[in-house]
Amino acid sequence: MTPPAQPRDRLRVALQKSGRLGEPARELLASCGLTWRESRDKLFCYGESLPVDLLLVRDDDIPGLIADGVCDLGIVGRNVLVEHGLEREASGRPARLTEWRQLGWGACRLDVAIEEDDEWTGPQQLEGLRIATSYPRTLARWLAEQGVDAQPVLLNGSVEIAPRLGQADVVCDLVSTGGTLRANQLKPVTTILHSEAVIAGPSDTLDDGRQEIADLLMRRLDGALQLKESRLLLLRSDRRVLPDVLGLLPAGHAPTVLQVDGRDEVSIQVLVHGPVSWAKLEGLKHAGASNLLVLPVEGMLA
Ligand code: PRT
Ligand code: ZN
Repeated sequence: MTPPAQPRDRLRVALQKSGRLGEPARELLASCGLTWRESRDKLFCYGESLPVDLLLVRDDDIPGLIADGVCDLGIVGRNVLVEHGLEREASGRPARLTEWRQLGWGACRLDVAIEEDDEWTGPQQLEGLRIATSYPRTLARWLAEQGVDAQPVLLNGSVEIAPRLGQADVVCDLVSTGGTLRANQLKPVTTILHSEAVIAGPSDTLDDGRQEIADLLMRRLDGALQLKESRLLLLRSDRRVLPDVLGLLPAGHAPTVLQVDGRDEVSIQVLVHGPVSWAKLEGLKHAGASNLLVLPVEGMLA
């Protein structure tokens, strides 16, 4: 019998050790005010500013580490999380993992790709074919949804050369720019999964002090994610043109309008999500605004 898990009061987060997601994941956590002391082998980082430790591993191991309770959260591509979930389900031990947050970077698509010169008439065309992929379960689920009987061929690397080597007829692989497919005379024809980096965590709440730490981390993270895109727009406006100026403000929070001492003028401040273009500033100026300032936001706590 498995002994009951010891209550833990430190949160353990799994990150990719190297590869595409490792560095941005660490930067994101650092922007939440986390600092660490690295172990000598650089596989473990002890959280100093918060009780949040990092375990640095291969991305493929992250969902399993969370499902097995070794780690509490992880930053991983949705493609890896979905594939792992389907694999666990098929083996009768569902993982009960979910996406706590979508991070908006590490974006890619899991695409079916065929030879450049072939015509694409639809998924039925794949009937009876061998499809090379590192994501056999995700592919099999999609094929079943399409009612297509085809054979996923598992390859852990160099998927795109499989047709040339005679290992498969077509491929199903991750694509971001499409350059790798083009270099192999293949073209993407349909997307079976849109992926990005996500925070993966258990579907249930953590049943000890870790939940409180996780909540704190998520609040900081939400602030950090919003912050990246946020600007503070400051401007002045004559009261007579105020409705026009307000109508032109970019979408964001409700603006704060303050009376300027001794003048028939107001000072406006508004938090904007996304860049503020020159054209937008010029439009505001044309409507009668002045003293326009766009400032980066360094911290935010709603
Ligand atoms: O060593 P470890 O196992 O941890 O790393 P890994 O080699 O398995 O993963 P890594 O670092 O390559 O990718 C980590 C995650 O980044 C993936 O699981 C995806 O969620 C995400 N990601 C985003 C990508 C890509 N874009 C991507 N383009 N992962 C891989 N690719 C590969 C793709 O497989 C293909 O070979 O890049 C090539 C295609 O790129 P384009 O730009 O030519 O289309
Ligand atoms: Zn990997």
